[in-house]
Amino acid sequence: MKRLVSGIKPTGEPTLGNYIGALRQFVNLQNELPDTEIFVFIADLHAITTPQDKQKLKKRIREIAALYIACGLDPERVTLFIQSEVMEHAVLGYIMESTAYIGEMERMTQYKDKKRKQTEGIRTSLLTYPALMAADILLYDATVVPVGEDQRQHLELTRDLANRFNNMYGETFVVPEAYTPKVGARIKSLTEPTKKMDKSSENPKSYILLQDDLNAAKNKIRSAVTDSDSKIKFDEKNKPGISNLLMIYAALTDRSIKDIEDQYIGSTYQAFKEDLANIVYDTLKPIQEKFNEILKSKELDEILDKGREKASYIARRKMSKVYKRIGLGR
Ligand code: ATP
Ligand code: LTN
Repeated sequence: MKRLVSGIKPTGEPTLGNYIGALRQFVNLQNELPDTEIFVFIADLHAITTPQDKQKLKKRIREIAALYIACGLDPERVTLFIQSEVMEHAVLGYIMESTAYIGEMERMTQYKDKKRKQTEGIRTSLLTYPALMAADILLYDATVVPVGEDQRQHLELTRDLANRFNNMYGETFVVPEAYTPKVGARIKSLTEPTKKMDKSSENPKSYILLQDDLNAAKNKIRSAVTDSDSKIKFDEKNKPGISNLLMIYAALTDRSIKDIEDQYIGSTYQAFKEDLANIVYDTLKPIQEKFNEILKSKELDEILDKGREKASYIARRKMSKVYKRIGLGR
């Protein structure tokens, strides 16, 4: 049985980057891979690698759950659960820490970036985080893991850990493949298009939140930074701004960049941006409507309860195999 596993952290409000790099992929793959079982979770244990406000964290966990469904995941088809409600994640996370080397953890780009931004109180789990991420994936024998470009390195480490464990203790884990979208694996900031679009940026004009007011979202596209030349041409090195917008356009319409370039030959940035603003509007509107509906419904708790039961069952069986392999317990 093939399995897809992925998660999103309930830190900050999800952006259009999260949608294109991750959420939209989950939905596309759900439809394209009918024989693959799908497990998606809210990575709340990962959220506490940096300080979180208790009330906000609680609220965001529910919101991410609602958002998964609002974006089109079918609760009948998908096992949707909260990471911390399945204890085995933390236990296998520890075992992965006991499989990984400190040097491997210290080499992770995300760790180095986040450490740089924080001056004091850097938590140990910020360093060991990729071991927990490996556990999230290996616990379910995932074959495919859809993620944005920034997570590829963690996926490589997960593969190394799976192989190392298998070599040490005998075949136990499936070695997963990362899946990054062809277009949109790294959506850039609208104001500084060489940097990643990031919800933790200080400038709200740099990102579009899935929950943004729809007209504000349109204005952010209209005011996105572009170069002074006026050709609508994909060239990430010399024209990062327009290239980023082309990428967003292509990802949201499932069209090729070439096809879009051809459509806008001889057109202006202004006309192109106006069309893209409308595409963003049309993408966000139904998501926001469905999100508000689901968040209020009782259905959400039922889905999360069912998800926890199914995930726990698989996770428990896997852990008993892992214990046996290592020689833990009686
Ligand atoms: P943080 O800034 O708190 O680390 P994050 O957005 O990187 O947050 P998640 O919310 O867990 O972390 O990300 C969920 C998914 O969205 C991941 O697969 C990640 O690779 C993807 N993603 C995040 N930002 C972008 C982006 N700008 N473009 C494409 N994909 C992205
Ligand atoms: N590390 C990811 C979130 C994440 C994840 C996972 C993604 C945690 N566990 C397992 C895929 C599979 C991030 O920071 N975006």
